Amino acid sequence: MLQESRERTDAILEAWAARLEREFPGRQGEAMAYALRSPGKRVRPALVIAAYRACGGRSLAIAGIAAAVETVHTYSLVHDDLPCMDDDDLRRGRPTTHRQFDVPTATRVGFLLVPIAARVLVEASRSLGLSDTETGTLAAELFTAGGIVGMVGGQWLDLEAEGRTLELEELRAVHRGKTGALIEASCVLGALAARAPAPQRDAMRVFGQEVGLAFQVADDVLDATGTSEELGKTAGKDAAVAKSTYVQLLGVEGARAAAVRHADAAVNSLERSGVPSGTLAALARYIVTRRH
Ligand code: GRG
Repeated sequence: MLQESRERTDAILEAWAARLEREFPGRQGEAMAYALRSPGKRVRPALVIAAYRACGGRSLAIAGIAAAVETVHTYSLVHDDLPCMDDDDLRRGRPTTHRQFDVPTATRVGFLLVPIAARVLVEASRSLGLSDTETGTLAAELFTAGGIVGMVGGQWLDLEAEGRTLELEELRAVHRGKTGALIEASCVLGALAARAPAPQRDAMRVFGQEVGLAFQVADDVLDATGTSEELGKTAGKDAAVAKSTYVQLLGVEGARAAAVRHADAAVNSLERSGVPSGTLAALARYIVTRRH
């Protein structure tokens, strides 16, 4: 499933990368294309596509919605790696965008990709045959998740928390925003694109919320236990900057157990509402057992 959705999403991201190189000739277009072509795991696209199919969707054009989510994720990573944030040199096994180009170029890439994500979404929504109203609902879901009540807000809280130890509930709020919101939106977008009825959409939202927490807790564990080579990014950064994480609060085994509890709660939400859970359950399991 991961491989199939990766290939379908990558084909769309590649088409957009080539288009942006034509639209923005020179260094800026090259840098945007560099970011879009960077080889991530494509977990969020896999969730969009699996949620869509679980809700009865059949069109291959769903990969365009997956590509829109991945574009949001990509620009967040470009900014997250900047010297004024995490200050990292390595991402997905390659130099970060500001190391490959320079800080002003990478800063512009982050902002320029925001409206590109909207364009990717609108084109995909039209290919799926969704109405303008439905497209608006999808856009509101994605960009609310990417904004102050979601990803940007979570990143903000995370930056503000530097240098102090958070309580578990405060840490959960950071995780919910920074990482969870976009993962939740991935699942809800799949359901919306399939025109799922409200009870299925609600179950998918709970699935996404739980899997989003599971994902970030597993990320905390990997940061503490993996190598930079395995992760394709600098390992051990959380401890190096004394960041509050699940591992710091619960230990490695406690954090692993918390990730599994969230993944189980995610799958239970689907089973309770009768949404076919096979592929999504496999993705939830992958999220808490992955090695990078
Ligand atoms: C540019 C408007 C604008 C906002 C950016 C910097 C920022 C706001 C948000 C950062 C959010 C962030 C980096 C959250 C961490 C998410 C996370 C766990 C990333 C790793 O995801 P994986 O493992 O990575 O899916 P790959 O590389 O596989 O895609």
